[in-house]
Amino acid sequence: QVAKVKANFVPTKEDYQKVYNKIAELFDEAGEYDDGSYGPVILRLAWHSSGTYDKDTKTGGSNYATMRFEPESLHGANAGLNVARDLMEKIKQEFPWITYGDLWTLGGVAAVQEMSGPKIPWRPGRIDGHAEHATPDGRLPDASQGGDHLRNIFGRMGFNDQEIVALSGAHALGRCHSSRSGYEGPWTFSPTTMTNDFFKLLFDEKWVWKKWSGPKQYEDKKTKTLMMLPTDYVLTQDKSFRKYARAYADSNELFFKDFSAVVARLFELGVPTEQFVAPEPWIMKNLDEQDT
Ligand code: CCH
Repeated sequence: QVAKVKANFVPTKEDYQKVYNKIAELFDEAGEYDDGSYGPVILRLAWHSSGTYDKDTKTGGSNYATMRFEPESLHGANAGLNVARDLMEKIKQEFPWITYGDLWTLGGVAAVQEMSGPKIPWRPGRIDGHAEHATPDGRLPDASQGGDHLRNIFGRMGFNDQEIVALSGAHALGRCHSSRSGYEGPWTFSPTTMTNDFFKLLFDEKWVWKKWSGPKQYEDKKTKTLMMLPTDYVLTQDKSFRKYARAYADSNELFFKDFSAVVARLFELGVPTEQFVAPEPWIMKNLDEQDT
C-alpha cells in the first residue's frame, strides 16, 4: 500500500524525525542477519552514495541517489548494498514525500546515532536525479591499495589526511562479507557499537597476513577473529595518518567530535547549498530521547 503524497505537503523537522524513528526501529528487525543489526549496512549505503563526489567536476555525491541506477548499482564497490536499498525502499513506501538522497543519508545519521555514536548534524534538500547522473566506476576506495590511493580518492572529495583517518573510524562498525567484497570478518569485537576501538585495536594488536585463498587482509595474531584491510593498516604505517590514528586511539571524545564533523560534510557532498531547506543542519533525536 503506497501512501499518496498530499498536494502542497511541506515536511517539517518533525516529519523527518518520524522517518528517522522508522529507520531506527528497522535496525533491530535484523534477527539473525549479521550481528543482529541492519545499522552498519545502511551506514555503508549512505557513505557510498556520498563518496562518489568529485570536487572538480562537481558531479556525484548524495544529491541524486544515483546508486538506484545501473550500472552504478552493479559497481563492484556496491556489492551487497542492494540489501540496504531494499530496506530503505520499505521506508520510502511509507513516506513517499522524502527523496532517496535525503532518506539514505538520514539512514546513515540514524545508524551512527543509534549505535551509540555522536550526533551527526543533518538537513534535507537532496533531489532525486536520473540515470544520466550516475557516476563512473572507480570513484570509491579500493581496499587493496595504500596511502597514495586513499589521498587520491578522498582528496577528490575534498578531504585531508585528518579527515581520511577520522572517516576510517567507521570501521568500528559492521563487517566484511566474502560474498560481497571478498574480504571476511569484523574489525572490532562490538560491531554494532560505535567506539574508537578500531584505532585502539590497530595499535594494540599484532596484525599478520591472514593465510587463506581470499584477498590479502590482516588478522589479529591473538584471536584470529578480527580483520583489517590493507587500507586500514596503512593508517598506522604512514607518518601523517599515524599521528591522527594515535590521537583517536587515545581519545574517544576527540574521535567522536571529528567523526561527527566529517560525516556531516560527507553526507552533504554534491548538494548545492541553495537546495537545503534549513540554513543550518539539524540535530535529530535518538529513539531513546523521545517518549515513543
Ligand atoms: Fe568501509 N568497507 N571502506 N567505510 N564500511 C567495508 C564495510 C564497511 C573501505 C572498504 C570496505 C569507509 C571507508 C572505507 C563502512 C563504512 C565506511 C567493506 C566490506 C570494505 C571492503 C564490505 C562487505 O564485504 O560487505 C575502504 C577501502 C575505505 C577507505 O577508506 C568509510 C569512510 C565509511 C563510513 C563513513 C561500514 C559501516 C561497513 C560495514 C558494512 C556491513 O555490511 O557491515
